[in-house]
Amino acid sequence: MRKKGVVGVIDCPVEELPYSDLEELYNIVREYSEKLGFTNKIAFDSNEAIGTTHILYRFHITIPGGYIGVRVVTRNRRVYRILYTIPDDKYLENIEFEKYDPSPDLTGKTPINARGQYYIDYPVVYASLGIPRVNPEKWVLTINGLVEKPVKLTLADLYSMELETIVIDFHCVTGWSVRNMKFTGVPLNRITELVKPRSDVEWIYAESLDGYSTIIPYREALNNGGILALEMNDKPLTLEHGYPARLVIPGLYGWKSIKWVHHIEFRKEYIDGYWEALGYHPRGRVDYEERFKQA
Ligand SMILES: Nc1nc2c(c(=O)[nH]1)N[C@H]1C(S)=C(S)[C@@H](COP(=O)(O)O)O[C@H]1N2
Ligand SMILES: [Mo]
Repeated sequence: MRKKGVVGVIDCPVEELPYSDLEELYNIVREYSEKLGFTNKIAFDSNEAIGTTHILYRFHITIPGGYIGVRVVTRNRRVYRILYTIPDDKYLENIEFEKYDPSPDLTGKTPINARGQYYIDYPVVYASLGIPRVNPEKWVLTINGLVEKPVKLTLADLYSMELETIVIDFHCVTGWSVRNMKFTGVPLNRITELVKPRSDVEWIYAESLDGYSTIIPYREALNNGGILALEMNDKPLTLEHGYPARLVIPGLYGWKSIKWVHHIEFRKEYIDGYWEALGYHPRGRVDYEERFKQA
C-alpha cells in the first residue's frame, strides 16, 4: 500500500467490543495500542459517519519525529477493527502479520438495496493521493497477470475498440450516491476476450498513476457489466474524474472505480489495495452493505 509517509498498516480485527462513549472507546484503543508497544500519548482527532450504521474514528499517537495514525471501525457502537498507519519500519519489526483471507462469500445473502445511502446530484471528486499529471500521448494501459495474452493498450487502441454505454447509480461508501450516471468505454468482458484470463482468476487488481490501487472481485465485475470508462455523461472524462481512463464497476462502492488507471492485473490471490489496506471490504458490494472488512 502506498500512502504518503506510511510504510505499513497494522490491522487488528477486534471481537465486536461494545463501547458507550468516546472515553470508553479511547480506553479500548489505549489497551490495544499498549499491547503493540505503543505507549505514547493517544489523541482523538475526528469521527465520521460511514453510511447510517458505521462510525470511523481517527486518533493519533505521537512518536519521535511524527505520528502513528489510528483508525477505528465501529458499527452500532461496537469496535470491529483498529488500524495503525505506521511511518517507520522499526515499529513493524516485532509484529507477526497474518495474511488476510477474504472468505469467498458471493451467495446466500439477501440483497438490501443500497441501504444507508443518500442521493446527491453530482459526484464528489476524490483524489486521496492527489490528481496526477497525465500525458495522453505517453499513457499506456498494461494488462497482465494470469492471462494468456498480456497487452499494452494506448488511448487510440481503446477508442478503436467497440465502445458501450452504461447508465448506473454510483455509490460512495461514505454515504452519497448519484443516480443515472452515464459512462462510455470498453466493457471489461471485451478486455477479457482480448487477454484471456486463466480459469482460476478471482480478482482484478488495478493501479493508478497517482499510486492509488484497488482490488475487484473478478466475476462480480464482469457479471455486473464493469467497464473501462473513457467518457462520463457523453464527454471525455475530465482530469479530476480520471482522464484518460477509469474503471467503473456497477454494484460495488465507488472506491473500486479507480481513476487514472494504468495497470490491470488478473490474479488468483487476494491482495489489499489502498482503501482495503485501511480496513475497507475486499468485495465492496453495495447491496450487501460491504463497507468494511468483517463489520
Ligand atoms: N486514483 C483514484 N481513484 C479513485 C479515488 C482516488 O482517490 N484516487 N477515489 C475513489 C472514490 S472513494 C470514489 S467515491 C470515486 C469518486 O469518483 P469521482 O472522483 O469521479 O467523483 O473515485 C474512486 N477512484
Ligand atoms: Mo468513495
